[in-house]
Formats: sequence, structure tokens, C-alpha cells
Amino acid sequence: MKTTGGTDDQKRRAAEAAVEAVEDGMVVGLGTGSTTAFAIRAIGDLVADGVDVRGVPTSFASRELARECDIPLVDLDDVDGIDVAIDGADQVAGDALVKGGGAAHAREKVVDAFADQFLVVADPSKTADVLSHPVPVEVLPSARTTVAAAVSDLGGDPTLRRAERKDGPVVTDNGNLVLDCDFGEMADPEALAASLSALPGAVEHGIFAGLADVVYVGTDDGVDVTE
Ligand code: ABF
Repeated sequence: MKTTGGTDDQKRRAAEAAVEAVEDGMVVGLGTGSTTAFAIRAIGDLVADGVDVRGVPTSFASRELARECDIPLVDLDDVDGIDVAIDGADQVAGDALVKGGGAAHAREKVVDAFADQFLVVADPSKTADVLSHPVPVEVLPSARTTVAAAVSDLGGDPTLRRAERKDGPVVTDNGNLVLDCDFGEMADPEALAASLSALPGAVEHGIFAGLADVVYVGTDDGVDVTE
């Protein structure tokens, strides 16, 4: 699983603080990534203690880990709502995020946006005053070239994401490709998000603007919580 600049202790502190919001009877969105993995394990501990929690995974990886932790799983279309979603981020500036380092941002956005409470878990290496992390854009394979051209017109520099250990592109859980689009500092992420959402063939992009309810940043000696 992808790792980042933060330490495991920082990630674990953020994740365990967020899991304190999980209560008996809740449906919980299970995000993707190394920080959220600590939250999934902590939710597994709650389940082992008899707490009734059902999880909605956002990716193949989060489904596998949740299964390992014996968390009962449900599909998104089998529930009336999600009480809490816990998910990581690649960069956090206030309540605006860039996500998609795990190429799972399309399902993550559906689950996180649907949740009554979207809790972000991160370490200090993720925080910034202004978003500048390249924005992952999941594209239909047939639209890779047209979306890349449109991203360039919007001022971005698109790069097809390649698999680390294979000679080929990353393919998402949905069978699509990912363009990592560098826009430099994003002065108006909401406007850019709207422009990217309007591109034919772009399935979903990794700007999550205005969705986060609480951000937990694990530090070396505690957790900074921003609501
Ligand atoms: C997923 O995993 C992504 O949307 C985000 O890009 C990434 C964060 O992973 P990690 O916690 O390993 O940095 O949540």
C-alpha cells in the first residue's frame, strides 16, 4: 500500500481519534490508504468487542482489509445512509483536499459525500496553506487523450499514472486510467473542480472541496482536530 511522509504513529493517532466517533448501529464508510488502514483495524477491534458496525468499502484494498478484520460489509446501494466515513488524503488545505493517490477517489467521493459526517485522517506532511498536489483524474481509457488535452487547456500538466511494478498504466477498480494533473498552486479549487467535472470522459477527479466535516491530523504527541 502507498506510504507517505508521515510516521505510522502519527497516522494511527489520527485514525484512532476519528474512530471515537463510531457508535453502535452505525454504517461506516471505509476509505483507502495507509492512514485509513489504522482506522479499519480500530473498527475491527470495536466489532470484536461486540459493537454493531457495518462497513461500506471504497476500494478492493479496503474491502480486503475489512474482511481480514471481520467487519460486516454492505454495498452502498443496500443502505439508506452512511453515518460516518473515515478517509485519508494526499493534501489538506482547510476543508479542501486532494485525494486519489490510491486511484480509488471515484468510489471514495461517492461514499464520503453521501456520509452524514466525513472525517479526514492525515499526518502533518499532508497539510498545506494552498492545494498544490497534482490532481488525479480518472478517465475512460478511450478518453485519455481528449481529457489530457482539455486538462492542458485548463492550465494543467497531465501525466498518465504508470504501475510501479508492471510495464503498463495503473488501472482503477472501475477499469479506467488515471491522469495526474499538475496545476501548481490552486487558488480556486472549487472552480477547477467544476471545470474538471464538466469534461466528457473524465469519470471523477481528486479535488474534494467543501466535503470534509472534521480533519484529524496526528502529530508526534497528539491529534490536531479541525472542524
Ligand atoms: C486514499 O489514500 C486516497 O484518496 C489518498 O490519496 C490516499 C491517502 O493514503 P495514505 O493515508 O496512505 O497517505 O485515501
